[in-house]
Amino acid sequence: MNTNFGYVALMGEPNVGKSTLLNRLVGTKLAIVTHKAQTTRTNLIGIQNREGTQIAFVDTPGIFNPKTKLDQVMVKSAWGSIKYADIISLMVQPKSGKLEENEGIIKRLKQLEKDQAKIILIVNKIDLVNPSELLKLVDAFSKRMDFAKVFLISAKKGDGIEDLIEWYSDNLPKGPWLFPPDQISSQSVQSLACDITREKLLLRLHQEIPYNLGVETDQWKEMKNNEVRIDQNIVVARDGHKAMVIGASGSCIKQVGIDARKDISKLLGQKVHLFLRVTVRKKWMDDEKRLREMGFGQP
Ligand SMILES: Nc1nc2c(ncn2[C@@H]2O[C@H](COP(=O)(O)OP(=O)(O)OP(=O)(O)O)[C@@H](O)[C@H]2O)c(=O)[nH]1
Ligand SMILES: [Mg+2]
Repeated sequence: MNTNFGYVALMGEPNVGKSTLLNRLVGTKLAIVTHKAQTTRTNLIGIQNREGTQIAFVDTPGIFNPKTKLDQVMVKSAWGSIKYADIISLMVQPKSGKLEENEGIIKRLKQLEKDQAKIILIVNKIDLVNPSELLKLVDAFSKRMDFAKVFLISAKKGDGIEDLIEWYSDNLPKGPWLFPPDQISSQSVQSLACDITREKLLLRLHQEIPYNLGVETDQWKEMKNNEVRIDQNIVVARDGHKAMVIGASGSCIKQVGIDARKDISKLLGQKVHLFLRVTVRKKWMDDEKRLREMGFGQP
């Protein structure tokens, strides 16, 4: 057999650049990216095929101390990826990426069986700091854990990415590809489209609202002429938040709709008619039944 296949998990604290790296590795914008922490809520697989190797990259939610049931589901989802990952990439960032903050993650990774997965360290955002700071950081982490390899990259600028992909390819098991060659993600287009709308909302809204926002599909209807009508429901936890999402004379939701439609249309390669509404569901982030209905795993 001349093919290789494996899962590569991208893990770490919120905001270190996991989703930016996934998009860079796959070469398409699959995962949503914002400057806010806790942007990614579920694991998202992006698939890359190169010569004989197929790599299934798993972008995961950032690991943090959960408060709500939704937080718990997110963190559980991230940890779920280590069960099947052939390579685990612990991602850190120089500015806030202190060893102490990653201590919990490292402790858990150290409990894995030696041959369960290769674990590497990826220091991202190297464009933001000078090399001496990087060396100190790598030194501190390397003393704490025996990483199979350390990479210094900038997911945003593209530095170090080729070397990283080459190492992944060289270190995956031999075996048949699990996904058809034309598949680029495990996620449904419906769920990717909901994420796109959430990204546009996160980029526009401030304060605590982002953590209380959910987006779900009401209706997805293929029309004539390769066009699609999509109705989405934006879920918020408070009446005041509904007003903010709508904005003065509907200005916010209108712009979100325009921005989201463009990206969804690009993703699908189809003309999209997008309709958004807003619903208040008090404390939905702590409602297990609701979370399940909205597509989140069992808390
Ligand atoms: N300067 C710089 N910024 C980066 C780099 N990679 C990511 N970012 C920025 O860091 C922020 C967070 O990026 P994400 O990719 O959403 O981070 P994440 O780890 O997926 O975050 P969560 O989903 O919240 O866990 C965004 O504003 C990115 O543009 C990088 O290499 N350099
Ligand atoms: Mg993310």
